Amino acid sequence: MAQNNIESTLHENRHFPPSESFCKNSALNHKKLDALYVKASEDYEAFWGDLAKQELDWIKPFSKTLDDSNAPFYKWFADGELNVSYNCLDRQLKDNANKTAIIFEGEPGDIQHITYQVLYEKVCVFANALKKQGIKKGDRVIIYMPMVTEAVVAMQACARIGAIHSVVFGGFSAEALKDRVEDTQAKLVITADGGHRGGKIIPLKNTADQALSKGCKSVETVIVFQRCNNDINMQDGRDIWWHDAEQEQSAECEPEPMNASDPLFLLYTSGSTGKPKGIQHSSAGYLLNAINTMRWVFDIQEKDVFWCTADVGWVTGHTYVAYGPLAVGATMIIYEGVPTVPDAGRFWDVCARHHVTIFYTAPTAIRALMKAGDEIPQRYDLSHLRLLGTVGEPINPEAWMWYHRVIGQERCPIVDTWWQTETGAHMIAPVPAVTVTKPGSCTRALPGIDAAVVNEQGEALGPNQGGFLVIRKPWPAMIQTIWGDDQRYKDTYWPYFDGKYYLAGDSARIDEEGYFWIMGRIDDVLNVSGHRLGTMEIESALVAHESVAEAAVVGKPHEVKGESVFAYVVLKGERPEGGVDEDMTNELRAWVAEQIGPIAKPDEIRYSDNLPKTRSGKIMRRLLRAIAKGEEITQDTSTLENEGILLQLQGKA
Ligand code: 6R9
Repeated sequence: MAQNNIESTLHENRHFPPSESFCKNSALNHKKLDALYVKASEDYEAFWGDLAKQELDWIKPFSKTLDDSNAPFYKWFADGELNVSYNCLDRQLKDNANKTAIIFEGEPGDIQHITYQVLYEKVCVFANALKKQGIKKGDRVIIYMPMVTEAVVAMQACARIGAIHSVVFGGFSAEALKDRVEDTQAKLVITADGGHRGGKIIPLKNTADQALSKGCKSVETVIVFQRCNNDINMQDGRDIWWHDAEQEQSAECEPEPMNASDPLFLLYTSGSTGKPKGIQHSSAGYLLNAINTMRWVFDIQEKDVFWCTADVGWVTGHTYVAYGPLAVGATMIIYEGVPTVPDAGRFWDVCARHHVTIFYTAPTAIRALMKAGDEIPQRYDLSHLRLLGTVGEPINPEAWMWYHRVIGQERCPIVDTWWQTETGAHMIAPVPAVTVTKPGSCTRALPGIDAAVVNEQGEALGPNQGGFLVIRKPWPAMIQTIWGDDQRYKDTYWPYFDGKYYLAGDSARIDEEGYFWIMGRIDDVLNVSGHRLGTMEIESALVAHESVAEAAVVGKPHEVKGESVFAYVVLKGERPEGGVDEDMTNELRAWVAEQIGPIAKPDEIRYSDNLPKTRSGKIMRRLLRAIAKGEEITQDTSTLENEGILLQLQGKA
């Protein structure tokens, strides 16, 4: 992926200034943006401190903006107190109680409009229900839900009472769910009987039962939301229906005063080694950057209908579904299902019917919908759209141009937003009324974000030199630590440059106009359909199968998914003839889906007698990547124990 992108983006020279129609109504302009940059560079702390006073409602004001006495464990607004749910809901009631907060559309077509008043009441009732089940400030709660309003209600209810939520994507397997329950030591799991996805019912409760049967001793209660009416088991003394848990609960629940740096949530993401890491986010700093990026990057305004298509199981669904839009009092869409049910027009149909003005999705979805042809979007009235966004992976210029031309009708700016689970909110992204965009570039760092591309010594590199993408100053929504593993936090994100720069794990270059171009990951992390997967994670899953002796996983460029999963496997028994064995491949694919989730299934598996290793025993991944792509092998392979294995790896023997 990275390689492909570098090639296509190196020659990308088109410039797209924002359209006049957009600029006329935008809240930010050149002058205001310049003033933000100037202030951020003149007095960094005052810049963030003033924003935090302006944008957040505090129970107790903070006296110090940034505490860096224990770097890299930075503390923002440290002695301040607030409640995130109050900032998302209560404060909207004064002027916006009857404004629609959420327009929900289920995959089968059921629609609900939920006002701020009603959402507030739902959150309060459910927060009281959680308390009744014994959940207190600091307790961990796992949320394993379909993409329905109640997923957001559950998150907000946790925030309201100070419980730390950890949402697990509904596509993850029992095994993955179990790992997260155990790592968080959660007391309570919130799930649903099922969710509608791709015309099927995803049996979430059954999967949760499987996960809990494997251990998970910490879990005392499971709350089950009824969505699909599919058959499930309810375990006496442990499981309770959502609607029963809510019985007799009041629609008022005093928000718990939280310290600015009390954790709001944990979200697990793949790293290059070991198990997924529980990324820990703060309350105040996280919410501040969610809010200011809603304004700067999405230009959010009173009348907008905002739609971020991400599932709440990913960080994008946290910041730009569960928190950001509510904290600025916006109206947003929540859509339950996939973009292709009943056909590839579903997204555009939703945009047209609900008058969506701001639409935010992933390049992989754009590429998939682009393949369905221009006629499909052309059937729908997309004239309400005024701004488009992308996130999750580099967007190839062809997909960018299609998005611009067919969906945005050359009127809507595109904001290509670079950020990560760890950064909490947008870091490098256009400000749509100001930035001249270039297809494939996420453009410039936002005010207050000190992004740079550096070499191993931490020196900033010249134009177009590829290097490490780093952030040289702390920012409010930054990761606080890895849950339960401070050392791993330090080792992963602050390993070089005297621990002073945050290492993003991406490589990038900055062009002569100061624009950032993301080139790919520097570690063994794959980006499949905008989702991060560790090669190690998939390899461990493979070798856990009784027939597998060894496995190596690499990414292979893929037209729609960005990268696909390519696995080399050494079996314990004989190598199958010609290196292919469809039955074994199907079995291993199903096995990986069970261990991690369907997104991690290898697209291709090739069997060999051995894996290519260096003298020190390291798998030569670069070689395996080249072979997966079908490239000529230019590397020195003389250290291979058995050169014959090259032919096997290439599928030629
Ligand atoms: C928000 C999110 C983070 C990784 C990141 C990078 C890639 C995200 C991107 C992008 C190029 C963009 N990435 N946005 N690459 N252009 N606009 O996706 O978080 O799941 O943690 O992934 O995704 O490689 O390091 P997360």
